[in-house]
Amino acid sequence: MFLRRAFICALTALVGARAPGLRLPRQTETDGLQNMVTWDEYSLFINGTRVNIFSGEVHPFRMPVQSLHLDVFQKVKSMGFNAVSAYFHWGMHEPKRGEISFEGFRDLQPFFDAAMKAGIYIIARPGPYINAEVTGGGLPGWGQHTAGLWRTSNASFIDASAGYMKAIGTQLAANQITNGGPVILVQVENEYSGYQPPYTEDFAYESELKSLLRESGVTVPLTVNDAWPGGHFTDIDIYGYDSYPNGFNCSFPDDWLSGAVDSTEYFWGAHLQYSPQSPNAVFEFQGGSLDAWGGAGYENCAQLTGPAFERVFYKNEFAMSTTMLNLYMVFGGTNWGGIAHPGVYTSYDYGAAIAEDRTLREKYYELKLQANFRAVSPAFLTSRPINIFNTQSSFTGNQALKTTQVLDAVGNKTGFYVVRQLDASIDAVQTYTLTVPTSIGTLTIPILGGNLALNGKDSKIHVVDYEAGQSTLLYSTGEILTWATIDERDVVLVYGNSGELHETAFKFSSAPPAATVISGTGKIKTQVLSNNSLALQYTTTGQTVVEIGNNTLLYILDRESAYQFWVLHLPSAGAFAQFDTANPIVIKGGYLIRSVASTGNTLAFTGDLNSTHPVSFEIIAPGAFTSATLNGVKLSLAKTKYGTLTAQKTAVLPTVTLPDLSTLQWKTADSLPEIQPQYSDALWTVANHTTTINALAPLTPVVLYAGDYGFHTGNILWRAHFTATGAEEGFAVHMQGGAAFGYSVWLDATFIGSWEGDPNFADFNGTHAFPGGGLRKASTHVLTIVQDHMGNEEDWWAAGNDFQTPRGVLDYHFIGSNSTSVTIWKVAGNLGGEDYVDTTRGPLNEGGLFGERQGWHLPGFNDAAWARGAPTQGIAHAGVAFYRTTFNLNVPQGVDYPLAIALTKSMTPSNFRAQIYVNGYSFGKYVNNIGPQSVFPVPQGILNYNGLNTLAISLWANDAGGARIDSLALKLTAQIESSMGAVENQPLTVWTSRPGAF
Ligand code: IPT
Repeated sequence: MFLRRAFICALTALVGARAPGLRLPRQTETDGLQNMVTWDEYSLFINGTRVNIFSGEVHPFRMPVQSLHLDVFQKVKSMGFNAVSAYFHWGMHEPKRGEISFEGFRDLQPFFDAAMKAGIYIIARPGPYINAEVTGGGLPGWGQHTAGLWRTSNASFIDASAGYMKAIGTQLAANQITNGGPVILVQVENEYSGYQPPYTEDFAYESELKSLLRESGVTVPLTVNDAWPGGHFTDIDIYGYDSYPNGFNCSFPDDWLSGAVDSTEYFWGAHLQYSPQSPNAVFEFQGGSLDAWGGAGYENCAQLTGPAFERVFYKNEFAMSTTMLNLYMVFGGTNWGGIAHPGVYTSYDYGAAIAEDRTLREKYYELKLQANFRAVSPAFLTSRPINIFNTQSSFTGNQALKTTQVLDAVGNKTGFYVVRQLDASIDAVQTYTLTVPTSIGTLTIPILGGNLALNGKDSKIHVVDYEAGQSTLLYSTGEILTWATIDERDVVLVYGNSGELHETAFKFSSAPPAATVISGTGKIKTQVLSNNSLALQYTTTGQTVVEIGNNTLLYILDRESAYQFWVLHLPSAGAFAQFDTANPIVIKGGYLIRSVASTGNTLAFTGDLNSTHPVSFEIIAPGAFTSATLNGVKLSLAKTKYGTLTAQKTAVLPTVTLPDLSTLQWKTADSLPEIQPQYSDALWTVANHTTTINALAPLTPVVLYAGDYGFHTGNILWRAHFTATGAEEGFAVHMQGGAAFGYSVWLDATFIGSWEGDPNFADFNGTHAFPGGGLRKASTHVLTIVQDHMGNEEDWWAAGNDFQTPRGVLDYHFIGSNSTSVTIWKVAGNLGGEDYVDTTRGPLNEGGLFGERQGWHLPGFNDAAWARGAPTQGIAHAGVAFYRTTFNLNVPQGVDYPLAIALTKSMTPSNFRAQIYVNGYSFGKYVNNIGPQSVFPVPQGILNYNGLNTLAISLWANDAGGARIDSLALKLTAQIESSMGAVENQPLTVWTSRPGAF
C-alpha cells in the first residue's frame, strides 16, 4: 500500500516527528508519479524490493571517450556497487545562451546505455549548479554578462536556466527506470545550503526547479544534498547530505582529525530531525580528495582516503544506518580543456578507487569487501543505531573504543556492532572483548579465550544473529565478505587482518555437526554452546576452508585473500538482466572479473589480468556447471574436495613499441606574432564596454573583463594602443586570472615582464619598466598582454555570484605619466568566443593563443612550411611557441594499455607553461614552476591506438631567457589483458580552414 507523501507530512506534523525515538508507521512512500522507485524511513525500494544504494560518483564530461563509460561502470559494478551518481555540466551543454547541445562527447545516451549494459542505476545530478571543481561550478560562461541573482528565484536566473533544465530534464526522463532506463533518482541543485546575506533559503527557487524537472517528465523521486545535515531544502522526496571528514589536504596523508569519527555522530539525530520519513542518505561522502595547483599530487590523496579511511569512515556510515551512500568520486577522470575551476589542475583523479587511467587502486578492493557485505545483509536495510552518543566503551569496556549497536528494527533479530577508535587519529592497538546480547543470551566474545584486537586506524563490523541462507551466524567477529546459497549449501566467507584472532558461531536446530578444516593450513578450535550452537575460533591467515556438516562451508580469509573474491550474478532476461541479483557466482582470482553468463553447463566469465605469473582461480558455483571460459578461452578445471572448481591462467601481455617523442621530427612556429610591428589586430574584439553587470565596478575607463566579451577559457590576450607623452617609465597592471594564473607583457616587440604565478594568488599587481628609461613623446605603441584564465570561480554561495569574479585587467596605469590614455583596448580569446568553432571538442577545448585560433593544435594542419624544432629545444626568449609532431600507434586488441604523456620538471629556466594537445583535444595544462602534475593520462579513443596521432604543444616562456621542456615521453601506465569493450575513437576531426581566424 502506498501512502502519499502529503499524508505522511501531515501525519508528521500532527504527531511531532521531531520527538526522539518516535517511529513513523512503516509504509512505502511514493512521489505519487510512479511506483517503481519508492522509499520509507529505512531504505529505498525498487520495484517493491528494498535496495541498498552504495554508489560512486562519475562525471560523463570528464571522460570524453563515450565507449569507455562501460569499462568504468563494469568496474564499479564488479566492486559490488549498484549505482553511479553523475553531475551534468550546464555550461558544457549550453555554451551560448539558447544553443543547447547534446552532440558528440556531450551526448548522454551512450552514458545511460553503458549503465544499462553494466547493471548500474544512475542518480542524476543536473544542477543547474553543480560545484564539482568545474569552471563556474557548472554555470555557463555567458553568466559572466547576464544580470540576475544566480541560484535564486530571481526571474532573470529562472529564465536563464529554464532552457537547460527542461532540456536535461527531458533527457533524464527518457532514461528513467519507468521508461526502461537506469535513472532512479534526480537531484535538484547542489548543496543549496549557503546564501549570501541578506538572502536566505529561497523556497520559491526550490519549487521552481522541482516544477521544471516535473514538467520535463521526470517522475522518479527528487533528492537534495545539503552540504551538511543542516536542514536546507527539506521539502523534497529524499533529503540527504554530504560529508568529507578527512578534508582536502593531501600533504599530510596520514594525519586524521582526532574527532573525525566522533563528530559525525550527530548526523543520525539530524537525519531524524530533517527527514525521518526517508532513509538516512549521504549523497556525497568523501571518496578521495581534490588537489590544487602546487598540491601534493593524487597518490597522496589516495593515501589520505585509502583502505584504512574506507574501513573507518564507510563503516561509520554503516553505524548510522546510511542505506543510501554515494562516494564522491569513484572515478574522477580528467579536467581536459577548460573544465577545471582554478582550484584544481588537469587531472581529476581525485585519489579515487578507480584511478584516472581507469586502473584499480587497493582502495577498490577494500570497497569491494564492504559493498559485497552490504549487498547480502538485508537486515541492515531496516536497521537503526541504538546507542548514539553512548558509544564510548560500549560493549567492549575499552574507553579508547566506540561501538555502535545497529539493530534490525523490523526483523528484530540481527545486530551489527561497529567498533572503531574513539580518537580517529591514533594508531594504537586496542584489545577488547565484545559483550553482546544474542538469541542465546548475553555472550562475551571470544568465548574460547583470548582477545579481539583493533589495530590502529581500523574498524570492524561484528554481526549477531545474522542470517546467511539457511544458516544462522549466532555471531561472527570475522567480518563477512559475502555469503551465497549454492546447491542448497550455504557458503560463508569471513575475513580479518592477517594473523588476527576471530570467532564465528553457528546456530543449528539440532545438535551441531562437526567442523573440519578441508583446505588450507589454518587451525580451528571449536566449542559447543547452548541452544545447539557451535563456536569456531581461528586466526585469519591466507585461506582456510571449513566444512560444517553437509550444509555449510566457511571460508576463513585474511584481507589479501578476501580482496581476490568477486561476487557476480547470472543475468536474467530483458533490459534489466544485468541488475539481477538472484543467482550469485563467486570467483576468486584475477585483477578484475567483470561478468558471468551461462550457456548449458558452461560459465562464461569476462575479466582482466595484469600479471604474467599464473593466476589461480577458484569458482564457487552450482555443480551443474562443469566447464568455464574466461574471455572466451576454455579454462582447464579441477575440482576441490569440497566441490569448487579451480583453474589457472596467465595474462598475455604483448609488447608494444612506443614512439620515442624525443627523436620524432617536430615542427615549430611562433605563436605570438601579435608583438611584431607588422601584425594587425583589426579582427580583434574591441573592448569598449562602459558598463557591466559585474558586481565589481571597473576601475578602468572601459571594461576589461574577458567574460564580458564572451571569452571564458584558456589564454586571453589583450592589446592596448597608446600614444606616449614621453613621461612614461613603465606600465603597472593589476591582472586577475584565478589561482596560479600567470601573465606576460610586451611593449611593442619588447618583453617587459611576467608574473609567473603562485597557487595562492588569483590576481597580481605588477610593474613593468619600459626599456631605455622611457618613450619618445608622441610615439605610438601597443602593449600586448598574454594571460592565463584558470577557469571561472565556483558559486557556492547562492545569490553571491562569485562565479562572475572577473578575469582580465582590473586596473592599470602608466608609471611616470598620469595623462597617458589608451586609445583602444582589444581582446582575443578562443576563436568565436561563445560561437566557438570546434563543436566536436566543445566550448572549453581551445583558448586564445594565436596557434589555437588558427587551429594549429588540430590533426591535418599543414605545418610543411614550419621550421624544425622540438619543445625540448624550446625558445631562448620570452614568448609563445607551438610545436607539432605525429606518430603511429599499433596496440593490439584485447589489452588495456593506458598511456600518458610524461614531462619532467625543467630546473633552469623554470617559469613556463605548456598545453598538450592530443589529436586536437587539450589534455594537459602544465605549469613548470607550480606543478604538481607532470604526467598527463590520455585515454584510448583520444589517442588513436591503431593509426596516426598528432601531438601539439604550446610553450609559453615567462622569462627573458626563454624555456624548454626538459623531457617528454609517451609512457604506459599499466599493462592489462582486458575484456573491456572495443574502444571507438572519438571523432578526431581534422583542421579545416577557419574563416575569420586572426
Ligand atoms: C562538495 C560539492 O558538492 C562537490 O561538487 C565537490 O565540489 C566536492 O565538494 C569537493 O570535491 S562541497 C563539500 C566539500 C562541502
